[in-house]
Amino acid sequence: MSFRLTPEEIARKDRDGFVVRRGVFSRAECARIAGDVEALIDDMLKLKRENKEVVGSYMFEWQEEVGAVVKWEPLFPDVVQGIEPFAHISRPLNEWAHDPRFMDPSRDFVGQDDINLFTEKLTMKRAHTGGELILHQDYPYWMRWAGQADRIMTALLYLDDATMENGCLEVAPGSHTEGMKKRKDIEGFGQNEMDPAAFEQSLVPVEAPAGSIVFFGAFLVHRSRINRSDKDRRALLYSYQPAGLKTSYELHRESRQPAKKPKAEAAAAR
Ligand SMILES: O=C(O)CCC(=O)C(=O)O
Repeated sequence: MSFRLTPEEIARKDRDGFVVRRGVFSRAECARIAGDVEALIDDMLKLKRENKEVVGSYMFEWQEEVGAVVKWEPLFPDVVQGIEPFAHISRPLNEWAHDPRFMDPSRDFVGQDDINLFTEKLTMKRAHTGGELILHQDYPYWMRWAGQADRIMTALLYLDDATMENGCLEVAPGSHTEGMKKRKDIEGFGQNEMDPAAFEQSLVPVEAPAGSIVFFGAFLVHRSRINRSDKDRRALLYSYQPAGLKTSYELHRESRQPAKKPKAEAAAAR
C-alpha cells in the first residue's frame, strides 16, 4: 500500500510548504509509540548528569557516551524538553521511523524515492511546564554540517491531541519560498534563531488530533507556544534526507573524534 502524496497534497506542499494528514496513526498506536518514547525518557533520566548548558533559547546536555543531546526546559531545568538524536539508542523508535506512513509522503518532500533519516527529535511539552519553541526555520541549524540541508524535511507526529492551549505547532504558510530569513544578530548557537521583529507574517495554528502528521521542509517558518493545559503535548519528529548522506549522529561522532596525526608524525611516534 502506498502513502505517497496525492496531486492535491503536492499542490499544497508547493504552495504552503507543509501538508497535514489527520489521524494517520490510531490512538492505540499512539499509545504504543508514546510508551516507547517514555521508556527512552526514563532511560535518559537515569544517566549520570553531564553539564546543562544554555545555548540560545535552549538548555542542552550533551551525553557523550550515549551520543545524544538531552534538551531541558530552560524555565524548569529538571523537566526534559526533548532528546536528539535517538534512532541509534531506541530500536522501537528506529523501527517506527521506517513506517511507510512517515516515509512515503517524505519521499515526495525530499524529491526522490531513496531517503534515510537525518535526525530524530522529541518534544515532550509537558502539562503546565512545556515551554515555547521559538520562531525558526530548521535550515540554519543544519546548513553548516548536513550534506544537503536544503533537502531535509520533517514529519512531526502528534502523540496527543494538539491545541492552541497546549502549544500546537504554528506555521507561516508560503514562508518556505523565500530562502533563509533574517536571524538574530548575536554570537553563538542563538544566531540560528529568527529575528521575530523582522518577520511580519502571521502564523496559523496546526490543531489536530493525536495520530496526525505534519510534513514540512527545512525553510518553513514555525514555532510553538507554552503548554498552558493540564495535558502533555508530545510530538515525535523524524527528519529525512536523500539516502547515502550521513546522519546527525554520524556527523556529531566524527566531529568529536580526535584529529588524525599526519603520517610522518604518526610514524615517528611508533
Ligand atoms: O514540537 C514542536 O512544537 C516544534 C518542534 C520544532 O520546531 C523543532 O524541533 O524544530
